[in-house]
Amino acid sequence: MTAIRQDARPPEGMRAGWPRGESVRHARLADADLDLLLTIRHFEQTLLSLFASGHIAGTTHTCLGQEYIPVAMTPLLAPAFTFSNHRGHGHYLAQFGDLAGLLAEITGRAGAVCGGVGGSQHVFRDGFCSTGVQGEGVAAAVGVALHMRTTNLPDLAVAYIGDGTWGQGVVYEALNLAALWSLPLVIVVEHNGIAQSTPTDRAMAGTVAARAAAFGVRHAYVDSTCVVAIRDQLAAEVARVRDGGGPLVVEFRTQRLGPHSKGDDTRPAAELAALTERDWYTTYARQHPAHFAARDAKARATVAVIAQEVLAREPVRRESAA
Ligand SMILES: Cc1ncc(C[n+]2csc(CCOP(=O)(O)OP(=O)(O)O)c2C)c(N)n1
Ligand SMILES: [Mg+2]
Repeated sequence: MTAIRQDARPPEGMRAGWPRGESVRHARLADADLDLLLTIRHFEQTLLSLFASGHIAGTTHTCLGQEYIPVAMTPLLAPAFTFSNHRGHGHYLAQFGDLAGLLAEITGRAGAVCGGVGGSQHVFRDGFCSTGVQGEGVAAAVGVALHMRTTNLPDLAVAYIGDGTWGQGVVYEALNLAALWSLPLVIVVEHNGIAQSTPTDRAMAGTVAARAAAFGVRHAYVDSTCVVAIRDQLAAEVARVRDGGGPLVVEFRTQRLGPHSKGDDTRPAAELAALTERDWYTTYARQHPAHFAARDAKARATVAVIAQEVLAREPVRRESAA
């Protein structure tokens, strides 16, 4: 049985708030995993360009720098009902691979996965629901996990939240009930060290680990950006949740490479350069140059073709209320 960490400090050698980055040794990835990582990367970069050129209205939050988390976790967690958040494109694409449907949703074009009503932050599809309301998904995931347990479904309920979302009281109500009822719930924390423009250490007392421990909930730290290493580390932990072992909090020490939404990054250039050095994209390209180069070019081209095709579509038509 894995011990619950009562200790508030990160494990030896881990710098709070950052993934290991440049010291990570990446295993050579399966083509499908690398393609998915790269496709999400180019999808998100394309969104920022489309905003800059006025093709997208409203707002959007990209998962640049964090793509490896849903790519590593989605196969491990399946079958699952996933509750995603405001930074949810990677979560969606890792589950469905549906670039065109999501881009059409965000740009309000025909073929949009939710008819263009949900946009970037509110996407609903079989086994997947995202919300821009911080913490809401965790509460809903507890209800779904209760349903799974009482109907003997093998599925997990999964909620992705950020570090800043630990400021929402509903997270603690959810942890309490999930622990009390020993529910099949995995909370994946994408701890990128920042919430909008507020560094986590200016807003959070104590640690995520200690907060989980207060409810007797298991907690795992992940500081690798290698998809293979992450799955190896977490496979048994996730299997235990599925086997009735109660909820699990998985805390990724990750980094947000892009702005909070678009163009609102106040971090100094030197800090952003350091993030790029630690980025999985940079480190994988250095360690597996041949594998990376060919597939990166292919992913970039695929996203460009889909973007062109989706933007040429008719706008979504909404029925008038009258
Ligand atoms: C209930 C609620 N309060 C405030 C906001 C505005 N808001 C959107 S994202 C965000 C910061 C979230 O930070 P974090 O949980 O660390 O996620 P990250 O953006 O870093 O992925 C805030 C305050 C919101 N969406 N919902
Ligand atoms: Mg954050």
